[in-house]
Amino acid sequence: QAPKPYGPTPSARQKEWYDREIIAFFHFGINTFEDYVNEGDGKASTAIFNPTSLDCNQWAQTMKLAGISTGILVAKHADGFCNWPSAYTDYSVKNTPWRNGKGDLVKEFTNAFNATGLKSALYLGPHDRHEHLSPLYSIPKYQSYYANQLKELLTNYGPIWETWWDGAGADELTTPVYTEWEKIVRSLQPNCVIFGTKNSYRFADVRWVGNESGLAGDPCWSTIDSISIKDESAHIKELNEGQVNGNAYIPAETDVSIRPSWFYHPEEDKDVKTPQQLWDIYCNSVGHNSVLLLNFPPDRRGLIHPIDSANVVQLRHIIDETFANNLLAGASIKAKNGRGGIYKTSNLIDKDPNSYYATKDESSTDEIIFKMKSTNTFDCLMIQEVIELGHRITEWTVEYADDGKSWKSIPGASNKQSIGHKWIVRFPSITAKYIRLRITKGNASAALHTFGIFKQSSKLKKQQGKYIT
Ligand code: OTN
Repeated sequence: QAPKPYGPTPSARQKEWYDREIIAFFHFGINTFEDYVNEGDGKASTAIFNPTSLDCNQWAQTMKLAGISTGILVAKHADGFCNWPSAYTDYSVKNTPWRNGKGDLVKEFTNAFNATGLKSALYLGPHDRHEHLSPLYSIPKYQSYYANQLKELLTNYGPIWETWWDGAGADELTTPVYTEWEKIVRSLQPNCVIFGTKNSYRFADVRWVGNESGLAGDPCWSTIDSISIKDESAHIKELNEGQVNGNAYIPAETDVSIRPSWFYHPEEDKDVKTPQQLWDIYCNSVGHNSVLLLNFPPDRRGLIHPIDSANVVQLRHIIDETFANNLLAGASIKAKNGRGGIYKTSNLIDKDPNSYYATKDESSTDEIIFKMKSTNTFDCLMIQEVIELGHRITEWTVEYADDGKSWKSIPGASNKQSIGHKWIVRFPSITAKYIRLRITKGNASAALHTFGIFKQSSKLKKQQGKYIT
């Protein structure tokens, strides 16, 4: 008999979102054509917007090579400039020299992503400095202005997989306003994931992680009291770590830019995050039960800069090479509290996303020993829970031994708390024949998809035995 779910569990939308692992963000707009502007005041002339060789196929092909399935385009940032020819404002691509005013970046983006087999998503910033309605965001005029634009974007461009309600500058937007906008999202795009913040907290499928540095917490629970999202500034720690018995399932999305800024600035070409830095970010976001939203700012030509492309493709090679070879494959496995039947221990290492290991209903703890065929050297572990069944394990430790008796702790892998979709721990190299996973506390019987130990990719640079970034 299958284990019963425990506590809040993910919706189908949230499950699809988790499986993306990495999402690309594209900040491109009128700011791109100003010198060092990341939040325009809404006064820049539309005449400056003129990418010389914009090609969304180049963006899509880069993401395909990087194994990133979904892209979120900023359709309108806080400056209010619209990257599509909205019928509701003149402040858009239609009044620019680009494509003689006939261009539609949202169309080019969604066409290119769909044609490449990738998912499209859109950011329509609630904060709009061009419309100059602040501090009157809640008046019907702005409410319907935004609603009309949301309808344009969610009607005319095919399936849209995520929408982003940035909290920056949005404090005056009230929950009743978002209530109307949410109805539009749900009726036009039922599968669209909502990134919700502050007063859109009730509608959030996913939450902000509390920083823009690529760091999800340790622990990082998918559950949180939704009020922590509303009162953001007082609850940065809760956003970062979640809350173990939180009343709602609203996992953290980790947004960070591959460059210091969100928009492109040529002076930052020397500061693009390296493959090693991106690997750290991956391990601290995807490997901390979060999804990574990695920003690429296309340049004034309208292309992703070659350094950014090269580094993210390298990241993909590092991820794939690291996790290709679970050193526990072929190990003999003994568990104390196995449930039996189809929930066998070999499911932990079989790479099948549908099979899993589970303990008996009455056992929220366990001890699982892996005896490898030979001694192996490893410096990374990865573990995955069955998220559809809720957060079950709340404390776990991994140890190693040469003889199966004298257990030593793996640095950084003792008294861990959350697992969820994926948890990764890295440590200095260890050589051993036996591994022991101890589940020491839980809310319910354990249910695990995967457990593995790995050697990090040889593409990572080492200095004095340590990986450098
Ligand atoms: O100045 N800011 O607005 C700011 C600086 C650093 C980090 C975050 C912010 S705003 C923050 O942005 C998040 C996305 O990264 C979410 O939208 C939050 O709701 C918002 O407050």
